[in-house]
Amino acid sequence: MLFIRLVEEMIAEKYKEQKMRCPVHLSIGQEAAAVGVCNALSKKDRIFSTHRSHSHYLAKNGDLKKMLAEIYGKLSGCCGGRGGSMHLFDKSAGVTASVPLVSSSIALATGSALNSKINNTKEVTISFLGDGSVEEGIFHESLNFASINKLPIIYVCENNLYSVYTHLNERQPLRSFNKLGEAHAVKSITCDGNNVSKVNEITLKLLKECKKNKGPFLLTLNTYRHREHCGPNYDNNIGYRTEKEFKHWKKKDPILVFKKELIRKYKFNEKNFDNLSKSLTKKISIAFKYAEKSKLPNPSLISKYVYA
Ligand SMILES: Cc1ncc(C[n+]2csc(CCOP(=O)(O)OP(=O)(O)O)c2C)c(N)n1
Ligand SMILES: [Mg+2]
Repeated sequence: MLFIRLVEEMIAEKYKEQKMRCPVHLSIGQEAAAVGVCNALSKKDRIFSTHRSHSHYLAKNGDLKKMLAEIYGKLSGCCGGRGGSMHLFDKSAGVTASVPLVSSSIALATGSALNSKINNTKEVTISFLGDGSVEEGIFHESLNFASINKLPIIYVCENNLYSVYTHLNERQPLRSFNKLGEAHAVKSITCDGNNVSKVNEITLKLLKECKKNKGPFLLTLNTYRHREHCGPNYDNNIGYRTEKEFKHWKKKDPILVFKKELIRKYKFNEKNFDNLSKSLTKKISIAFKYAEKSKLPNPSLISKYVYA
């Protein structure tokens, strides 16, 4: 979680240099969801992500250098510099795709789970989605399909309360996420998404069930993004959320919560934390240098991968 936090804080810091020219949706504040889930997975399990994809990609051990080079639009990026922050993939790590069209990766993930079912492999697919995703038809069609075919998939809804600037209460005042899942006979669980240990524990249980042909599941993780919807800044001044709400969630910062747990249960202290931050920052700085120094794609490649 700290690794992801430091990577994204460095993206936020360097964004003003205007060398990264794609939009960035930071997961700062939501790291426990990505890490709690991905830490339970094996290399062969596949994940699918959204526009807010950095945390998922890194939690599943996607290559940091390729991710940063992609955000800088470089040829050495995971999509050759064509996709940017919202199109991350690292097939060897099981990061199959991230897609910025809200909800569209849910169907791709469902197809991936169907593949496991047909070929009787034991891999499980994770479909990360935001709370805004449940408002697209594709969410319901996918859950219905997964339910009737008993697919080995966990739909992980990161409920950060907002779709851009609109609070959940204005969008879904009448139904809980669990009820939405249960309407498709998908077993649905809600968990504190800022407690990485709890997220991990519950994911491990659901994975076991999926492997016993008892999937699919909808796992809703309650969490909060600290920064603006898109970009490196804070936007509490524009009025769609209150300072009080923000402070409430800052106290529940997943890294703080886990640090306290480590100090309470193990021989961990602030010094260990600082040392860890320092060594991770070193590694991250090297990856940034690599991305910045990498070559831009040659314009002659513009029509490669374009089919018409
Ligand atoms: C089909 C589609 N409609 C609208 C958008 C614009 N858009 C990008 S992110 C977003 C909000 C998504 O909210 P949520 O799913 O809760 O994810 P979060 O940003 O909170 O992580 C919207 C409406 C889009 N990318 N795709
Ligand atoms: Mg949201």
